[in-house]
Amino acid sequence: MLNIVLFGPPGSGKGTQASKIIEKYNLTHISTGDLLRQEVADQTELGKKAKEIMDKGELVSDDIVIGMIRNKLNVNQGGAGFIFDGFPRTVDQARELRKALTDLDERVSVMISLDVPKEELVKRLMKRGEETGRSDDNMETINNRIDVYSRQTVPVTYYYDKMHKHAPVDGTGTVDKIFERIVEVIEKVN
Ligand code: B4P
Repeated sequence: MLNIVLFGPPGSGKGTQASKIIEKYNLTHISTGDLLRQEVADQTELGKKAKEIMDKGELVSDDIVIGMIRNKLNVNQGGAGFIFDGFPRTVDQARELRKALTDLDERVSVMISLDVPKEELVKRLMKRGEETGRSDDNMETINNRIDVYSRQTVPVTYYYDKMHKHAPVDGTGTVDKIFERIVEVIEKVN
């Protein structure tokens, strides 16, 4: 199986590129952001707790996120592989992902991180906020999300560096150009 971790700061294009990767490689998409937003839309107890945290730009607790991932892995076995979009976001989540995949006799093939400068991230997310009204795409929350990323999420890159699985990709330019760079990386491990 081809199991890809798609990594990067908020607004780096993870969701955008994930849909192109899925189309080409027929992978099962697991986006913790989408799963959490679905819980919010369904107004579940989990969704109510998550909304408060997401609107501040903080990370939802590891326990909740890991539980959601295990459920998704269990009901989607037997495909071409998985793309993890926006997960893992902490080193503990990365360790838990490793355990969950090992239980299925699987492993992460590559972790692709999208590099985008902060000014560009803010520009993209402010634009999305204006277009879609997404409640965490406002200046205050965007700045906090980027701070949280630097403090809590960047260490995940060192975890995959140690395993020689981290492939940084330039996340600036057109969506198609970035996708070409990603495909080049995937072809090397596929
Ligand atoms: P996510 O849903 O993962 O949101 P995100 O980081 O903003 O990335 P997203 O995929 O939506 O945006 P993209 O970069 O594609 O997380 C939201 C919140 O959920 C987190 O803050 C956290 O609270 C919680 N959460 C999620 N996962 C969690 C976890 N594992 N643990 C704990 N908490 C978790 O795109 C952004 C914009 O850029 C789009 O409008 C797009 O059209 C545009 N864009 C993309 N590529 C472009 C390009 N090349 N040029 C110009 N614009 C581009």
